Formats: sequence, C-alpha cells, structure tokens
Amino acid sequence: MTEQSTKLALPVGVALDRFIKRKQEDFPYASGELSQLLRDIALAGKIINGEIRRSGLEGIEGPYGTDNVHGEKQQKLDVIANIRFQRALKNGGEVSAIISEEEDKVINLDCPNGKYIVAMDPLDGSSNIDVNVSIGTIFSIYRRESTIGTDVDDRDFMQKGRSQVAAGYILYGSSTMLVYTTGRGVNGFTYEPSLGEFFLSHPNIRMPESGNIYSVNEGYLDYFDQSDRDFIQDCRDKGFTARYIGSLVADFHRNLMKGGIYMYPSNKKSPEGKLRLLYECNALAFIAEQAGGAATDGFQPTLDIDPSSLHQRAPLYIGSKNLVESLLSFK
Ligand code: AHM
Ligand code: MG
Repeated sequence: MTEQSTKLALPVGVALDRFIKRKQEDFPYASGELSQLLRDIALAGKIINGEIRRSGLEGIEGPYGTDNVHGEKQQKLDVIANIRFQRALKNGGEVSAIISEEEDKVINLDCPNGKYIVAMDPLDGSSNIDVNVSIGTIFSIYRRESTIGTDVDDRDFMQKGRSQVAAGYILYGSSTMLVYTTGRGVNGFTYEPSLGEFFLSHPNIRMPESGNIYSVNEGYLDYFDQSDRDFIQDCRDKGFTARYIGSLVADFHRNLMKGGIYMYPSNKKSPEGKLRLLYECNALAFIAEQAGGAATDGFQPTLDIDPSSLHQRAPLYIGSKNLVESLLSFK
C-alpha cells in the first residue's frame, strides 16, 4: 500500500477492524499493540451490548448486593461488564494493569510485558440500567511509565489526562456506538447487530463551537456555588434548553453532536464533585478537545489536572468551546 493511499479519508461504512488497520499504516513504526487493544475493547463492548439488550429477559437487572469502592450499590450488569473487560484485556496481552470504578486497587493482569495501562468505568450511568435508559462504557489508555517486565503500581496511573494515548466510550443507546480518539481527531462507529460489527458512521466528529443545551442536575441547584447558579441563570436567560439524562456518556454524546455544555460542579453534598477524574472526566475531556470542544474543573483544563489518587473526583464542565469559556467568565 502506498503512503498516499493510506492517507485517503476512509469512507462511511468501513468496518472498525479495517479502519484501525489503515490508521496503523500511517505510523510506520507502530507495533500493532494499540490496534489490538482497541479491537479487544470493541469485542468486550459487543459482549456487554448483548448482555444489556437481553438483561430484562435473563434476570440480570437490579442490584448485585454489594457496594463498590465509592459505597455505591453495584448493579449486576456493573459487575458483569467489569469482568468482561478484564477478561478481554487480559487475553489480549497488551495491557499490564487496569483501574476500574468497580475495584479499589490496581488490577494486575499478570501481563508484565504489556506496555499499556487502562483506566475504565465498565458501565457508567448504572442507576439507569433498570429503566432501559442509555448507559455507557468509558476508557482511557496510557503508556505505562514503570519498566516493562516489572509490576505496575499506582504511580503509573498518576499521569495527567494530557498523556492519554487513546480514549473513548461505548454508548449503549437507541443504537450502540463506539467513539474514540488516538489524538488525531474523533471518529464514531455504529454497531450493526446482525453482522456483529462496528462500522464507521461519524467520521472526523467536530463539536459545534456553540450550542443552546445545558445539562446539569438542577435538583442540586441550592447546593451549588453562586458562580454556577449565575451561569445556569444566564443559560435560562438566553433561552437555552435543559437536557439531563443522568448518564454521562449519553449526555456528553448528545452535546458533542448538537453543541452544548454538561456540568457536574462541586457542591455542598459532594465538595469535590461526583465524577472520577481518571476514568470518567479525562477520557471525555480528551475527546472534547480533539473534537474542538473544551473541558475544565472550573480552574484549569481537565487534562492538566495532576492526579493524586486512583479514585479522585473532580468537578467537570465539558462541551462546546464558547460555552465552556462563558462558564469560566463566571468563575
Ligand atoms: P456512576 O458512575 O455511579 O454511574 O455515576 C456517574 C453518573 C454519570 O453518568 C451521571 O452524569 C451522573 O452520575 C449523574 O449523577 P446525579 O444522579 O447525581 O445527577
Ligand atoms: Mg461511572
């Protein structure tokens, strides 16, 4: 294949596997491990998609009976998704360790030669599972910093979001979509269940620079800082529309497509905000920036936050560039 032909834009309808392979050819020294890792994630996503679609019939809705590291009730599907992802990534051999919303400590995959580490929320928005509302998987991929061949430790995960090699999400919505970036734009793939394959449906996604959607849990309004209340009032004054699903991936995806801002500020009930920096905020912040949008904790870009613990929380304001700038003008 000539260099020129690999640079041609890939058409809508191209299968994910072919897309990943063609992108890899743009990097002559790429070993193919990241490509394989992305395929492993897509495979786990297909399996979880099947479990979600059948969940009402298979008795795997509802609580599992345990709490996760954050003291939140785990759903059966949370637990299943966590296991599926770990299995897929372990079998692939490219990943040496994972952190997951569902587990307290770094999960060592016994693949010391894997040069990548993954931070993930296997199933986000899990309070929406039982009511058939969109949910999602979120993942961030980093190169490990410790020596290959040794055990990974917590420090490998203390990298700024800016160091992500790739990040993405799978949205289990009215259709299932995989959206990811490797730092060269954002592409979206729709799952075709009868063929069991993701196909490119949304090439080179660009987030509108502005928009008229604001997404926030206004039930907490009284707990927000004055600056956040003022911004929300400004959105209302401008005649914006409010849209809040309560599944971060779905709320983010809608705003990515249509233009808007999602916010989960710190507040009196959750002084650090609710969302987790390493496996919720950073992945979406990387995608937002790559699509021309922005993400901040209200003080600095999300991707520049220096992490200090595996499960740390951060306020998140993410979406169209102009709306995030407008939010910052109230701070
Ligand atoms: P989860 O990881 O326990 O599912 O929590 C994260 C979810 C996000 O998907 C969503 O945006 C947010 O929590 C909703 O929280 P709230 O119900 O407080 O508005
Ligand atoms: Mg979550």
